Amino acid sequence: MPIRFLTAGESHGKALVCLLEGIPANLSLSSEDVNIELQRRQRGYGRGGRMKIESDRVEFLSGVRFGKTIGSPISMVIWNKDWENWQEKMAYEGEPSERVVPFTRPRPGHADLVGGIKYNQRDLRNILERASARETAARVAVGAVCKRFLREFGITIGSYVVSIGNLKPRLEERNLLERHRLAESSEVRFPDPSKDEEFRRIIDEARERGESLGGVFEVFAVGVPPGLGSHIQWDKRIDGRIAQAMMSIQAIKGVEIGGGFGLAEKFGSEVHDEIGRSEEGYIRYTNNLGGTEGGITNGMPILVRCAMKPIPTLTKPLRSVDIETKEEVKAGKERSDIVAVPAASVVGEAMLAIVLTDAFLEKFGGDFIEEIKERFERYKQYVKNF
Ligand code: EPS
Repeated sequence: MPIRFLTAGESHGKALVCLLEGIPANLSLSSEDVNIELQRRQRGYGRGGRMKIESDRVEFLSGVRFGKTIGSPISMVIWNKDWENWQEKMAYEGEPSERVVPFTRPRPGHADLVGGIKYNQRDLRNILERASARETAARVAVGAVCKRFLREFGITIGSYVVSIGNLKPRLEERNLLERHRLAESSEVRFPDPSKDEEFRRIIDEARERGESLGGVFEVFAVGVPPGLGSHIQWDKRIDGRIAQAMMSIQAIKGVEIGGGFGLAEKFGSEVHDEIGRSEEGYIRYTNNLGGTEGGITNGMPILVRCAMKPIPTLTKPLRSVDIETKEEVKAGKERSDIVAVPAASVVGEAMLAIVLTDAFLEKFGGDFIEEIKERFERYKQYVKNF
């Protein structure tokens, strides 16, 4: 695994930090490359009050000098503006004052109760702070660096939302990059901004009813060469690695690659992507398998679909039990989003970028960009003539 990364930070702590190791030297990288992605993650109709407080920006602490990577671990920090309002409740030292009220009414669907049991925490804030999807800002920072790396090799990653709640407008026949481009100007990242009003309506209705919503999004990568990942061992298979990465995003409950579950009800002749040849080498006439065969990329776009469950914090809460009194109560409320599917699609892009960067470096190796480019060009010729 050439790429290793860790994130740290509580939602209302001082900051989110991340440490990324394995990015080769001499990659041009600016804080703007990362900030653009952080801002994309903050958008989306239906986000809560927190996104009005934060304007996420990255600060490099290591690994970059004069706008280029130097091969050493890249560490990045994203300061939480909201920390100012939480210093007393989230103090790093001392004893809690009487104003610090423990969170004891776990929300069904959040990590509150199971995390409390697992770590023996009676103030469930000690769990929910880290379980919060705020952590995904750090992943997006890591993903932004990986996207920057992949761009050097002509690989582009994008995403768009397919549905929110039960609203699933028809997707126009468009190529993936075009869908992504249109999604960028939609308030919910649906690849047709003329549908925004319908989406706003169901989100507003959910808000009025004290509800939350989930949805489905698709993430893709185009320009991926054949040969990333491997059929030889379970943990080298690229589709398995992508599924794990996507499933690790907070609230994701389903992942499909290519036609996914839909393929199960078809005949083999309807599913498998027939092979042809062009001047550039082998081609496929269709992409039902979402760009992977036998756990290896096949040169077609990688296409991943993820299902996100509704956010567990409800203003009209569900039944729960207070862990101190053991009595039936309504679950605790926290400020939250009504829907975060558009943001999750940007997080999905980051996770796909991380997995592909890892698999790319595994295949081409190298400690600096120039040598990797040389190997990559040679490989492209080899594939063309195969
Ligand atoms: C999030 C910030 C959080 C939540 C959300 C994600 O802000 P706060 O808790 O201060 O309102 O809005 O967290 C969750 C969805 C969750 O499950 O906890 C962010 O920056 O994305």
